[in-house]
Amino acid sequence: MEKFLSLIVTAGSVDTADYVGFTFFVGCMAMMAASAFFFLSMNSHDNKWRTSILVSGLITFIAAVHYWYMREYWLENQTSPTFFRYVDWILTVPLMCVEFYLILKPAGASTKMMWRLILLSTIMLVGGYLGEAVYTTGVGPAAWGLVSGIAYFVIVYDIWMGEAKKLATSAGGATLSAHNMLAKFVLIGWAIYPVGYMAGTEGWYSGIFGGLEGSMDVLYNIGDAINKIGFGLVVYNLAVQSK
Ligand SMILES: *C/C=C(C)/C=C/C=C(C)/C=C/C1=C(C)CCCC1(C)C
Repeated sequence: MEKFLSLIVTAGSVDTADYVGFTFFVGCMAMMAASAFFFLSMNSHDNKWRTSILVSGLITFIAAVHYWYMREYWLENQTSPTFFRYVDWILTVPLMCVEFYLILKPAGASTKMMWRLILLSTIMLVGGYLGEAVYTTGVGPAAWGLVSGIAYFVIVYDIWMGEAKKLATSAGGATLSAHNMLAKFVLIGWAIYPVGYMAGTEGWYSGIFGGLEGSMDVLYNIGDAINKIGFGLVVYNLAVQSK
């Protein structure tokens, strides 16, 4: 608690301010507020979109709880809360895959497509965890980052050119524009994470990010706020537009 107060008190002072801690704090609040928004809006949507909005709220709510712990962990240790981070992701990223399935379900999406995305995202995250927490020396981080990156590219392919895209195109209208928007989040918003990873681990890429070196947690926190809340808002917008 004391450290927490000193974080607030020193937030305005350049020498002592804990900027990384502050992004954990703001991230926590943003996730809580977004969860309240999605949950409270649920009943005002057409039945067919309620589950999608519920999942949007669950994604930000699970993140809010993890941010609570990560904020605490950072304040205590001033090191990355890698374990909490990956527990959060392994729960929320598959839920984002479920979200793709849910919005395409009225267009005839199969659960096979959903499980494929979930499997790929699991490979992506397990690879990242191994590189960040287990094989942290030598070629470890670069090799596991590559495994993770390949899984990420296949996800991007599936969403931009694979079955998901075909279904979205056949549905057209608001569903297609929501799908295209979510696809942009995956291509651009999710690309923040590998940059954060390279800024925070050792490898051939060390140094090429210059000023970003060491700012892994800030990048991950920005990525989470954009992707989890933004993703949810796209789905919210779809529910509002297509009654
Ligand atoms: C809410 C959390 C989200 C959307 C997390 C997404 C995480 C990624 C897209 C992570 C990707 C990674 C790579 C593509 C390579 C390096 C290791 C990772 C796990 C940071």
